[in-house]
Amino acid sequence: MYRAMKKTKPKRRPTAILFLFTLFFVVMQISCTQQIPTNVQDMNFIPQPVSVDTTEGAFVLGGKAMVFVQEGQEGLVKIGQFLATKLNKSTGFQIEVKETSKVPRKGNIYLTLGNDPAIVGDEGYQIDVTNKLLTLKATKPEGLFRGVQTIRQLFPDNGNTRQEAYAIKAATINDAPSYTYRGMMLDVSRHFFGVEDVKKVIDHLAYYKFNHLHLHLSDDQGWRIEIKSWPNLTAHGGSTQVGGGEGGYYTQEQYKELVAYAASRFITIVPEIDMPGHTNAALASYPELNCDGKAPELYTGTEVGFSSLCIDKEITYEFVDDVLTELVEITPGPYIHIGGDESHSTKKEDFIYFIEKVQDMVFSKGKTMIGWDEVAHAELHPKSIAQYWSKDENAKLAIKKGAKVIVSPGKYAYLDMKYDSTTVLGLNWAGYIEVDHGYSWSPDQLTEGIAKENILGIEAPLWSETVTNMDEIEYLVFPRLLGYAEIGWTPAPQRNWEDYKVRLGKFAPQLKAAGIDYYPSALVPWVE
Ligand code: IFG
Repeated sequence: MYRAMKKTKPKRRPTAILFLFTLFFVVMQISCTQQIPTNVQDMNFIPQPVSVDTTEGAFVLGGKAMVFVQEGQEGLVKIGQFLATKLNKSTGFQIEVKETSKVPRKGNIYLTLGNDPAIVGDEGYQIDVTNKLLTLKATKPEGLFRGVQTIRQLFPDNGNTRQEAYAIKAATINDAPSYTYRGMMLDVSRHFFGVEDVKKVIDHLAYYKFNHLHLHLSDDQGWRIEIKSWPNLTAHGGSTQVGGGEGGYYTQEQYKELVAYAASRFITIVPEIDMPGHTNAALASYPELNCDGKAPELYTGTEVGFSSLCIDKEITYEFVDDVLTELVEITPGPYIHIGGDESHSTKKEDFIYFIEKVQDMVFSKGKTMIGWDEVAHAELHPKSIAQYWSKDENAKLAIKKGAKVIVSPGKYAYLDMKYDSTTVLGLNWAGYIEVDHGYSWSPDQLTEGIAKENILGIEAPLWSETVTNMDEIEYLVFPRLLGYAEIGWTPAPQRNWEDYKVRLGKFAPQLKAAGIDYYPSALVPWVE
């Protein structure tokens, strides 16, 4: 029977609703899956973390991502902002930072503190990468900051074309350093480098998880730190450098600016006043510091071992005490480095007397003394630290006296050593240091008698007799610095040159994008 057609609302049939829902679901799925680009990029780290376990899935960093930090925690917003700034440079996004009291929603980065037993020490951290979130967890802000460098290496600034989104494999990364002291030394005396150059060095160190920068502030050729009670040290002693250029120095305000800049990257400045040798700049500035009362000329050559403070004069110790008092005042870090190397013009018994007096001054001012390994010939305070650079018997003597050592063996870790006989910059008294040679050693395998428990850490010194600007610094420092970063951070059993050189080669795009004029060693498979 034909039913009169009447104007009635058509009944929505269940199948239609089901169809619409299914269609919506499928569209959603496609759009979500489309969001994950096929190019899930590989992970490539230096220093290599202790453990990286990848799992199914991928985290996608899109343009709307944010960095959320656990609320109410001192310093976390700054760390989050540091990360966001670096990621924005890598990706072209405008990632912002926000405090949160709860776990953020999908697609964001989350920094949080927590007492997770799996996280080892103040610098340890854990990164969990899932389809939903990239979570960085640490016990201390310093650990978060080290983990931030790992996140930066997940999204490196290769200078490549920007992507809609960046996908990385889901993974759990658990990490902590092998050595507590991981440093570089910059000699700002032979040639002076201004505040901006030093900040650039600090930025490089931060990316590779270093935590100390040792500034060699005085030597024969230049006194580089303002001492208000002895103004001629910089006025005269800071007025030149190797080769006769105009030299320079840091005012105490500039030094404090460097200390603060380093601290914001969880890097401690270690100031060195080298004595009793390597003191021509001071002796040239004050005749009364010389045994014969005569001030020598300023020195612009590169010889060593010809100068000495006058051990017998009382004014020498007034001078040293005044210098240390002012330096301690502007140095929040625990260490004062008093040098002690190559005092060839100081009688041995005078040298020992001097070092023991200055050591007492340093500790009486609440700081810990570091000295080059020659200081081992003096009686050492149990907390003193010897920096092993040339004679392992000195390092062993220091250990026997209860001191710890920082290892900086010239033949492996001196950044001013030439790469090979064709290298124009640098010296070669400790031999050539090609990239593989600079990587293939371990601080606790150098010699019998220097074991891991005796070692505070590693430091790579860059002496600047032949280095005059940032380009030249970077040519000698890169790529060897990355190897020292890994030696200081990654457990030795996990390190080998064959694996490392491949990871190093993959850093070429970001080194180039950063404008770093690195030495393109033929031993490394550099990625174009
Ligand atoms: N040894 C001197 C430095 C510098 C260096 C150059 C130390 C501790 C050679 N002392 O290394 O002043 O001249 O490679």
